[in-house]
Amino acid sequence: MTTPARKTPADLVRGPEPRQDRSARTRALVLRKAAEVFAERGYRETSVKDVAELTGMTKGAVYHHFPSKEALAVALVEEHYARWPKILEDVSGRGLTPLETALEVMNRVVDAFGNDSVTLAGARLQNERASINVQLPVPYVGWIEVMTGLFEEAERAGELREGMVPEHLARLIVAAFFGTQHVSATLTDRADLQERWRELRELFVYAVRR
Ligand code: LUB
Repeated sequence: MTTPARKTPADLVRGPEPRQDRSARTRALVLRKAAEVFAERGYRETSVKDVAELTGMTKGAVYHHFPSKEALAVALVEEHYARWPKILEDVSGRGLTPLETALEVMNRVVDAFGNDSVTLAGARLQNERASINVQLPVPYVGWIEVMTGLFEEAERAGELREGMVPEHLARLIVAAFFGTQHVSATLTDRADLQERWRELRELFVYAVRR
């Protein structure tokens, strides 16, 4: 348990933090710390005790928020997928064409693989899903759907070469991206991911853009 900081005048006016807020904040802290260990060590080599130690909480306090290691894994993978709609929303408001939007969304995903432990943990847990004894969300399908929508818009906007099938492009870009990040993770611990993604993007744009 963390010791409460000294109260400021503003705290005295506001009164104590509502119990639900504090609970949500603690849950978020546990998830963030769990993301760091799962990303670093993988599922098997991580224990709830490790997560508790990192957060400075008791194991019991962690179990209060996540009843098992499996529950932590599920919550993390869900949090990983909750990133994408936010990215899409953010990029959508920037006046880009649909094809540019799709590519910029992918740029942001690449950035997330560079600096966001929830993304790294989510991806790692999905890679290990066969040896995790709980039903994790089905990978890739959400992405393919998002990309299909954007490529359909790109087609309507006349940005795609004749004969391109939006759903096929979506499956291809997700599979190619996933393969690229996997190879990059294996060979360089993702140090060359930005560069490898630029190469893939260039080829993709060359192939599909009208
Ligand atoms: C995304 C991962 C890693 C695909 O959608 C998913 O399931 C994903 C892990 O399974 O990144 C990003 C195009």
